[in-house]
Amino acid sequence: MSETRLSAERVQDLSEDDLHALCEATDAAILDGGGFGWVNPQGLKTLSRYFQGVMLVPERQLFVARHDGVIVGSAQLVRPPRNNEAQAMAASLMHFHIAPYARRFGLGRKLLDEIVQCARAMGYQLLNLDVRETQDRAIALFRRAGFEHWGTHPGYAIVGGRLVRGHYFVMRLQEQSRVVHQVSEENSKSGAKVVGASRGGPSRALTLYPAIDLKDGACVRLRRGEMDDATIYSDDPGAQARQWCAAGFRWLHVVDLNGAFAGRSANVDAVRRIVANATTPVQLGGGLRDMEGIAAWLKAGVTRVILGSVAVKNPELVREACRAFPGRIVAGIDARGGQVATEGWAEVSDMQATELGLRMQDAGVAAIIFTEISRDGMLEGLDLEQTAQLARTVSIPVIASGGVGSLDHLAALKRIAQDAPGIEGVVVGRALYDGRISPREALEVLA
Ligand code: AMZ
Repeated sequence: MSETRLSAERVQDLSEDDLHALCEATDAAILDGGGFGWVNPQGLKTLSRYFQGVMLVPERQLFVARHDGVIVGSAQLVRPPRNNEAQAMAASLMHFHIAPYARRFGLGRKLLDEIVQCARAMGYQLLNLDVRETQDRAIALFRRAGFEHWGTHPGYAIVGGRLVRGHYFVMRLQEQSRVVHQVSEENSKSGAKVVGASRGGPSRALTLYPAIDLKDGACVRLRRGEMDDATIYSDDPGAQARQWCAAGFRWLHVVDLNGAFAGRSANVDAVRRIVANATTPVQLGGGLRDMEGIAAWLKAGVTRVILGSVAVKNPELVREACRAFPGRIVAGIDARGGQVATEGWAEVSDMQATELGLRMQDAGVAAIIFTEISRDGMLEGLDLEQTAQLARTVSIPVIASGGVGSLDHLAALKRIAQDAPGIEGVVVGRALYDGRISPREALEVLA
């Protein structure tokens, strides 16, 4: 028996054949009475126009399931309106279906896993979906995959003149969810649970991103971003990567400094050695100014790329990269007194950090790394006020950077993160290299 090829992926372009197969699978699912939520089959013309429209809407990402390369099902990951933080944390899964003729291969699970992974990478905390009660196979699949049922709509849809109920499901996506359960005293008496934000509740772990900044192939730290004020810490970036991974950190933050000044990757070998030696994901910034460079590094094993100068100068490229690599593009916003700097921080624009933050969120970046340049490498503490202000303005995670010199500085960030839950982590450089902060203690303070 020949082996069937089963796959699921996010699509951004549909060939004519793809579009045709997608419409066919959709109509078959509608006829079968489920998945798509539409009652009558629509035909090729209407559905083609519909899916072509979907591809143009940045809030919607289309995922397809293929059987021997042919599309046999699809679903959409929908970004919510960002009116408030709670909404911004939850994405929705819609129009999930596999055509009846392709249902016995486990493709539904494959498609679902792909979407869950993408939603997780994009930083969402929750994935919501609703489904008609008649969709028992889908309901069983959602339950098996870890979705929890939390509510029922008594008159969700009318199918064949009959009122059917709808079920609401949710999946928590992050290990260290920013949502915590709090049982207030009054409610605990009645047995009811109140789900609230972390304010006043148990604190949330922050991620520590140890920095490896590369200049002329070596690991260095600068002061305030000045290239001629560099301290060299190691000439073996691979060994440095191993050291930080062994210390228990869960990410590496890598900056190609020559690249940031030159506008193209410069420390290519050093970055490759870091990627080869790291047992954690790596995020890389510095000199990434076009799709080719971004795609090449993501293919070469970098998990996320950081875009700084192009965030200001070519936001369209950021948008395009976010569509091509959801969850894998991060904006680096580096500011001097609130105003954003570019080109290795040699140029200052008249753009405000919060303004750029909102634009980058709209472009679809997974997170923002915010650096106050005047503090970077100075060991005198982070700019907590600006960081918190940015984290309260946007609804995507914000990583603080620039100025950590002691455990107290980390503890202060942890405290402020209670009231600005968007703060997700912190980049630490010089203080780790100088031994002012031990990795173990730093991780304890942030845990
Ligand atoms: O220290 C510097 N002079 C410096 C630095 N650390 N200049 C740029 N960067 C980092 C940014 C960001 O991570 O913090 O390089 C990245 C941005 O590079 P680019 O090439 O996209 O502007």
